[in-house]
Amino acid sequence: MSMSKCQQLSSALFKQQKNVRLMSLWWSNVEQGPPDAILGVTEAFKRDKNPQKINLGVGAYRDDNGSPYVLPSVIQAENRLLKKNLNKEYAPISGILEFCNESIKLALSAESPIIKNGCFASIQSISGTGALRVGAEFLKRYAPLKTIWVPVPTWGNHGQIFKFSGLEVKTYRYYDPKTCGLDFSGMIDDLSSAPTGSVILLHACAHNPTGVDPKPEQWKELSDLLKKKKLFPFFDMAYQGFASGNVDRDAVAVRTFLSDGHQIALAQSFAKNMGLYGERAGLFSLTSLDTDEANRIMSQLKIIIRGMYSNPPIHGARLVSEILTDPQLKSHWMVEVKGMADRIISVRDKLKELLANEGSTRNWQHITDQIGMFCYTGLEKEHVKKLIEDHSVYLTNDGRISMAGVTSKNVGYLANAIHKVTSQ
Ligand code: PLA
Repeated sequence: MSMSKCQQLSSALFKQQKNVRLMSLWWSNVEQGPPDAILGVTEAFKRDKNPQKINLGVGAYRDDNGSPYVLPSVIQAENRLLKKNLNKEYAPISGILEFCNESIKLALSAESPIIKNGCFASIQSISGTGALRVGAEFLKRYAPLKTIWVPVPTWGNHGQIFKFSGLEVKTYRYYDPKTCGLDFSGMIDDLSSAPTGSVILLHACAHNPTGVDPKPEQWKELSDLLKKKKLFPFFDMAYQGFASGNVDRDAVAVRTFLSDGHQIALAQSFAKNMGLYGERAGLFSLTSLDTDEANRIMSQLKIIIRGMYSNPPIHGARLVSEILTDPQLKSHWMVEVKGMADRIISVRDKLKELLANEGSTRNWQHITDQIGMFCYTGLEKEHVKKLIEDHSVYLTNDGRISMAGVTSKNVGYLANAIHKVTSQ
């Protein structure tokens, strides 16, 4: 069939436009990147039309109806802020001072001599990720060795945060798949081989993704080793309160190291324990020898921040300050944290029980042994694929499930789906 005049014209025009497009392309060398290993799961979940779908990818707490949970203490703080009629001026480069002081107290305890003597520099960060990023930038500039050691496995974003900052990333053994527990001797061996001056990334509590933490006496041994070997501890504390339900108990690692005389770096996040995910409220701190050193560190942190994002967002930090400065509101919040941790513990029990009821002969003991937000199930890539494709149960490729997304309503469906894919 011959083309009409009009068709010929539009086809010529199209070719011309295509050429123009091709000629004006600056970024033809940009390749399509892979979806994020964790947040990409949520994107896929959203596209799924199955009404029974479950998102166990990202670690975001849900109530027992599967809905996002705004903590009552946060709602109360929000109402109080509204009444204060505050302005929206910029925060200082280092963030809201009251927020910084209250947050560091939460991690170190109000009685900490480091706080009493002003031996720390803290800056408000863009949640935990921003704290790690600013910290890494500081370490790249001032640490004696530009190498950071991270556990295997670790949170999927650690590697790229540190690499993007220009640090070399090395790994140490952490998890033993045979026991579904801590490979403590492997950890000790690997850390013993780290050169003096290396930075060691430690998950302060509720290790992500394994849910396996060292015991208090093992933290003490690690503290002694790092001291002896002159290694620098960088704590990532994204889940204070989520492991045991108690913010002080979950701070045992950080406090053990400090009472042993270590100087530390610390990244804190209020995303999970206050449910402030999108508010991006976090803190980065370095402890120092004295106030003079703290002031010098602070001046450099401010230079880094000014060149990165100028100053942090104000709303989330105001909410945290409101809660932490009012003893009554703070105690309400602590009860709510415990409530979230307890709900997760109860669905762990339920999932294990229902898998047994399904007739699963696999050992699921680790579901209840592990703590915090995640369960590192031991499911293989094939199982994960089937769970997603056949059952619309979304999880990360490494077999991690966010227990925070499991509810009394969907736990039966989940147990059935897991049993089906593991017994085929
Ligand atoms: N550190 C660890 C160990 C984390 O698990 C997370 C979040 C962060 C830091 C950063 O959190 P923030 O920046 O939101 O404060 N991990 C989540 C979310 C919950 C994510 O991947 O972004 C996770 O699903 O693993």
